[in-house]
Amino acid sequence: MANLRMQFTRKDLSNEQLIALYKGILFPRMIEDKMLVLLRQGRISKWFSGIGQEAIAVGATMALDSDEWVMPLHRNLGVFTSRKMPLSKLFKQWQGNKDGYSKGRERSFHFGNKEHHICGMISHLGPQLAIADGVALAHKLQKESKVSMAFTGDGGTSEGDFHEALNTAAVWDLPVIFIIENNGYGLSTPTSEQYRCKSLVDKAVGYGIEAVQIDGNNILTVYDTIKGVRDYCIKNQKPYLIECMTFRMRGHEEASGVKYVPKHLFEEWEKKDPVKNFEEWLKEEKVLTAEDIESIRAATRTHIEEELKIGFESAPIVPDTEEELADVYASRLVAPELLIDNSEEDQVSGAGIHSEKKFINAISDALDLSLQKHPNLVLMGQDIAEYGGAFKVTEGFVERYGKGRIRNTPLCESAIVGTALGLSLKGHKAMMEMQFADFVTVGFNQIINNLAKIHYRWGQNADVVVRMPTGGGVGAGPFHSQSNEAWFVHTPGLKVVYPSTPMDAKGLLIAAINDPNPVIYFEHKALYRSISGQVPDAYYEIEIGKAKHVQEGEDISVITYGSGVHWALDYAGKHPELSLDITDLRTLLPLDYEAIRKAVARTGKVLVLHEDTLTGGIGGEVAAWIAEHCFSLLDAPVMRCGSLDSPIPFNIELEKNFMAYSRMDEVIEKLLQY
Ligand SMILES: Cc1ncc(C[n+]2csc(CCOP(=O)(O)OP(=O)(O)O)c2C)c(N)n1
Repeated sequence: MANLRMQFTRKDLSNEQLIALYKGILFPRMIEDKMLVLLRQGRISKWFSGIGQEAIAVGATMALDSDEWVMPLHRNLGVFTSRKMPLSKLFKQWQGNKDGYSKGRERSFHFGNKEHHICGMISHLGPQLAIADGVALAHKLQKESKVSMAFTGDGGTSEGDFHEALNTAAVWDLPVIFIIENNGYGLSTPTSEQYRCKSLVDKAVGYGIEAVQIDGNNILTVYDTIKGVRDYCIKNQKPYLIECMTFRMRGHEEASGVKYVPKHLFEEWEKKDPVKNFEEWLKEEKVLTAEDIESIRAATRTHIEEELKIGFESAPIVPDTEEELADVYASRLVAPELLIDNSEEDQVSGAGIHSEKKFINAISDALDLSLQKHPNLVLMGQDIAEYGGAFKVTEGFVERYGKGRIRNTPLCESAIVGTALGLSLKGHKAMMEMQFADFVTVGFNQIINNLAKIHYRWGQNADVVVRMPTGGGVGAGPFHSQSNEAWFVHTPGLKVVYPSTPMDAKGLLIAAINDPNPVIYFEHKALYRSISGQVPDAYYEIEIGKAKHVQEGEDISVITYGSGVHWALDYAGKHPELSLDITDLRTLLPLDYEAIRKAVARTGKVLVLHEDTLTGGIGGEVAAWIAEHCFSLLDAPVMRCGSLDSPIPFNIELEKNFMAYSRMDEVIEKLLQY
């Protein structure tokens, strides 16, 4: 019907530009048509279709500079093709081949590529939005006239990540373009069951940002809007929300069907097909003739066939376990001159001038020196600037390093971890302070699924340290006292460090910041001001992954970390009749197995001690490893002493009873019986 035909306005676009846009939108459509054929033939296994929505991905991507980062979703083939990724390699990616973009480790569009400035989604809808915040923050700090651009579906706008990313971008005045592709459905859920505002742009009012709703099927509208919005974001240093109205012409994915969508919607939207309408208009405007179009289509078809031929040529994957494990982490060569080996008796000698420092001051010192060492290091956290942080670790930093690098954050842990990753894409280092380790639960997804997996998935490192004030003993109750290190030790891709002395706290934090991988750095709150020690004034590292032999003994080897080290020392002091050998793990991921083996060999009786609750704690892992690898060295079963398998209580007597320390007598007694 003619009255449903969309109106195109060319403004000052040349014929060449119009033709480029036409080729841009035609390509993903023709690829998809071909994919549907291959799917029917059983030559590919799965397909998420973007048919009907191509104007958004293509128009938006073509409106940006090619070095501006885009965070696309599962229907955005047009982003990838507009960035000129070769179809042959894309196809290998979709087929899970070794020579795709993720060595066969990721499916469909869940990958990124630095060269093309694309950071693909993880399956979870929403986390990619805050990564765009981080890239935009990097642009802002580097004073670059650039934007980042992130996509979400209408369904994704209900995720907390949507709110957090938009709010952070608004509060921090970040030049980010947020695009909602409102295609009417989130799988089978219609928008009427997704949100109550009239339209999704209404949400922008709540964030204090500008927004516009546009026809997402009109490529010229999309292209022109994004161009204008890009200028606005750069000039005003602000984010912008664009709601593109469109429709999903096929099922959520090909296997899921479209039974839940009323038929009339397909009929209506078919008339608004973004490719056909644009093609018709180009003919009417005499930009292209029917013959031109046929020859462009023919050339595209040939190109697709040629590329697919290469794509199908991939050799089958032969798993290489070594490579699989090696790619979990970005490699790093530690400068040996930076390392202090404090496992020696004379641990504080040979490292220049020393000062007596509290545990907390050693942490501040490490941050301070790292800020000087790395001009690209950004610190983020709640109340860390003028207020100096909940524990005053960053007191005075904002005066020294400015608001740009020492950043108070809104209450949005997920967005800040995502922002840290975005900074990393642009070559920054980021440190985020969790106000309490307990609150990491609301940033969990970003750590576990984005930070930890990104290097293995597509080779991008996450140069991020998350500081975690942890632990009990301070009467702070179930949500300000937890030991949650085991959650992270179970996540390949993270490194987990947990110092127990001021010297280690400083050296390990410097090492964590220098490490290009995501490091979860636990700092026990009860040690902050109760433990002091000699700390070198110099900038130095303690090697991540190296345990420390704290005390030689003959009766029992205590393998522990964090507060456990002080418990063990305290226990030894109170029981001179007992000779305890003490090993401080210092790093929980990766574990120092050689040090564990040596500890076992020294006494043959092992107690693994930690403040974390017993079941599923690190003790289980260490005990299992010893049983498997050191059986012949043992004179008794490995014993564990952990805290009660309950939440950590508030009342100080209850808390004492909860703590592993209250059961040390019992366990040691048992161990000595053997
Ligand atoms: C956190 C999370 N919950 C659920 C899903 C399962 N899921 C995948 S796509 C999808 C619908 C998404 O809808 P929308 O955001 O509107 O994007 P569209 O698929 O329509 O492009 C759902 C529920 C998921 N991937 N992630």
